[in-house]
Amino acid sequence: MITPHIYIVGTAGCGKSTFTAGFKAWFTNMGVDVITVNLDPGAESLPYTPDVDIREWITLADIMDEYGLGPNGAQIAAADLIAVHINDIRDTINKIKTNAVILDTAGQIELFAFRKSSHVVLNALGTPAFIVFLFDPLIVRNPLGFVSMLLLGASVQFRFNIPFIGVLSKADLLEDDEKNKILQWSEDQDSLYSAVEEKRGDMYGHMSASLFKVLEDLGTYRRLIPVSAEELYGFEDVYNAVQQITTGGEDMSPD
Ligand SMILES: Nc1nc2c(ncn2[C@@H]2O[C@H](COP(=O)(O)OP(=O)(O)OP(=O)(O)O)[C@@H](O)[C@H]2O)c(=O)[nH]1
Ligand SMILES: [Mg+2]
Repeated sequence: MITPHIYIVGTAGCGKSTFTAGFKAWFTNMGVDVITVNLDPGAESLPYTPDVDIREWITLADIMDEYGLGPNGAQIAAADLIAVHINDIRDTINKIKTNAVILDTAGQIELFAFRKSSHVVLNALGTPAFIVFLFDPLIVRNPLGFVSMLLLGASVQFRFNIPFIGVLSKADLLEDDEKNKILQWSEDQDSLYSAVEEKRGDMYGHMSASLFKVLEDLGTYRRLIPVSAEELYGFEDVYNAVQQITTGGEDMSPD
């Protein structure tokens, strides 16, 4: 049986845990049995009850105490310790028969994006693996923020080379015209370029042009999927994107 592993990734506070809760609720509503895994050792409270929880092995508070570290140093140590415990975590996940595994990652995206431990995790937990990358609306409503986020997304893609699904998170916070503008930027390079030039003038024209060329070559321009975990819409489109890649379109049948 194919069991997709769907990693929910994004900048601090972009809505990963709430998305995880909403996605699980959507699957349950569709009669599809999926499990959630919390990979954030620093999570204090979660809007869902994880089926597997990294905090059973490691918590940020314990690491800070034990090693006398501050929160940032402890996050790095925690990321490395997750890699140490990954076989136990994998065995615990594999004991549960399920159609898909949704994994909520830690807020500090640089840990996931840049450190070797995340590779160890992805390799150990198996395939097919997907990254659902959440774009925070409060950052990407500004064209410069949008480009920065595309670059961050591109470096995550570059690092892992697994299917990447871009989501406009908390879409309910945006007015329709603002949301449509962001969606247009996500698939139409010229409209994004014009918006950036308008903000920055042509002082950095050459840099912008080179950057946009790189993003185009990387295939970064793909329409984001708007999702609201608050109003519960958009999950079907995310599911369809996963489905399309996993099975070429066939339904993940419930057990
Ligand atoms: N309006 C609205 N608010 C949301 C949505 N999703 C999340 N939020 C709010 O955004 C805040 C952060 O959400 P979290 O799900 O904790 O975000 P996170 O990415 O898991 O945060 P960290 O793990 O701390 O990085 C919370 O106050 C949520 O209630 C959404 O779809 N709509
Ligand atoms: Mg979270």
